[in-house]
Amino acid sequence: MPSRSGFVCIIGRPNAGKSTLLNALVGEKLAIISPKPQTTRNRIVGIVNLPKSKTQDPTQIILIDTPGVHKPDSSLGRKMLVEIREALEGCNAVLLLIDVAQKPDARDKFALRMLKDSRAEVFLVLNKIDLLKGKDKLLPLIEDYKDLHQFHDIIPVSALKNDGLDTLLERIALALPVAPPYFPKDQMTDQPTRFMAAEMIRERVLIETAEELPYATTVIVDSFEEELKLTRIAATIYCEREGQKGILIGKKGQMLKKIGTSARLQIEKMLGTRVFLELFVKVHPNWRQSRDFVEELDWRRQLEHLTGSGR
Ligand SMILES: Nc1nc2c(ncn2[C@@H]2O[C@H](COP(=O)(O)OP(=O)(O)OP(=O)(O)O)[C@@H](O)[C@H]2O)c(=O)[nH]1
Ligand SMILES: [Mg+2]
Repeated sequence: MPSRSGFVCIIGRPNAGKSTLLNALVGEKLAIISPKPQTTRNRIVGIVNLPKSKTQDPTQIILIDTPGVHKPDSSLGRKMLVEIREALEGCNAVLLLIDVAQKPDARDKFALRMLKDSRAEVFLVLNKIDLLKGKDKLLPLIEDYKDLHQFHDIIPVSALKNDGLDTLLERIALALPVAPPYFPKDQMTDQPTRFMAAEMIRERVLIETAEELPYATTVIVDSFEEELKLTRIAATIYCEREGQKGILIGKKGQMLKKIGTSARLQIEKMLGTRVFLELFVKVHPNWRQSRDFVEELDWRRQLEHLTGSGR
């Protein structure tokens, strides 16, 4: 039986809803989400398998969520841009995701310039249509975007309300080449659970803190021991200044406790075991500007060290 398969990259400005879309299409929480821009810092794979139907062959869509396109001003920002470039390499289709409440700007143009050597079909996906009063508002926006690129297709959706997503999947499937699936049917991502746990802790930090702190924090899982019914995790939240450490810990440790409890509940849900979570807070001055530290945060790199295949 012929089947289709291919890689589909989701790109767009920070906060457009890329990670919300990835999670909604896969039907699982693979990427963390927050109302703050620049939540996603690395590429995240999510795999969707569509069964054979009247109009389509069985299809495996390998989605890649990416960090928001922005002008970087730190090593972290530059690494995020590299993640987008790597995600775009060799992909079959690209979804340029936009928030319909926003007008096109330099970041969209930059995103489209990144695609100039790519042979991928580019879809314009108009997200957050649930916020629109009247679909007639879409037409002028579509005209503005049409001036920037010749899109393969234009599809309005609401990632949050699950609206238009079946149509989107069908159209993507038709744009993919005839190929066998790349991943086993039961695999949803390539991210190790250890890294997803670190992200879940970071998500709680993003949600519980304000101003500069969400951007100045990162999380590394120091140990991850799986027993039959219990997973023991120790993780460190890094920030850049003593004052930030004080906020993260909070009065009598209240803030850290709040972050730990809500992260633990999420991790338990993901792993299906009880979790014993120990959190530490450390200051690493200016870590966002440190190329070495930013590289260390890359889970693919961490995995090399863990399996002993690294340098
Ligand atoms: N109303 C509405 N809100 C949405 C929709 N999709 C996403 N959001 C919200 O938009 C905000 C940003 O969503 P994310 O999925 O984190 O956006 P992102 O593009 O991944 O952002 P970065 O990772 O920072 O680049 C969150 O508050 C989401 O709940 C939608 O269809 N409708
Ligand atoms: Mg994101």
